Amino acid sequence: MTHAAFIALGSNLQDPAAQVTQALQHLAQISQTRLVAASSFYRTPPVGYDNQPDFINAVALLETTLEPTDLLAQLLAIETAQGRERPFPNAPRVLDLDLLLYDDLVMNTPTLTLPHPRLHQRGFVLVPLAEIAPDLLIADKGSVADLLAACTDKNIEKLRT
Ligand code: PH2
Ligand code: MG
Ligand code: MG
Repeated sequence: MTHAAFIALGSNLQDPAAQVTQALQHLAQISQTRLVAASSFYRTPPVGYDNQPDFINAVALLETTLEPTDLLAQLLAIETAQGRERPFPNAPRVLDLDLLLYDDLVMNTPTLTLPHPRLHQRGFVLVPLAEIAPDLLIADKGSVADLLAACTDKNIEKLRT
């Protein structure tokens, strides 16, 4: 049984576009998993902790037979391999890989909440997600396109590819 998993990629340290490019290559190498689609890259102002560089953000769609917690472990391993450190919440980072959605699964454990709890309000996620899956429905929230229309985040700039 294969599952659809959407992943948010973000970086604002050490050549962010190169970090996101390398992360996509790493995602494609996860066992039992195929990289199906990737959005464009977007330059986005920091949300939550202002005093840090702009981010490069993107979203990828994976097809996988891994269970959600095993996929999450693979994402954390890629972050670590690319040099992720965690000095404080929302700190600047070399690479953040967040599991946004796993089919239409709703779950809430100390280590994993699905859908991602802030996905529906974040322009830096909704803009790239809408590029590859505008009609996708988020449990209890509505379609990605409608969520994006309601989102007020500004200055999200699509990079030329
Ligand atoms: N990630 C955060 C907090 N703020 N802001 C932008 N623009 N992009 C991010 O990826 C991001 C953020 C927490 O993971
Ligand atoms: Mg994050
Ligand atoms: Mg994260």
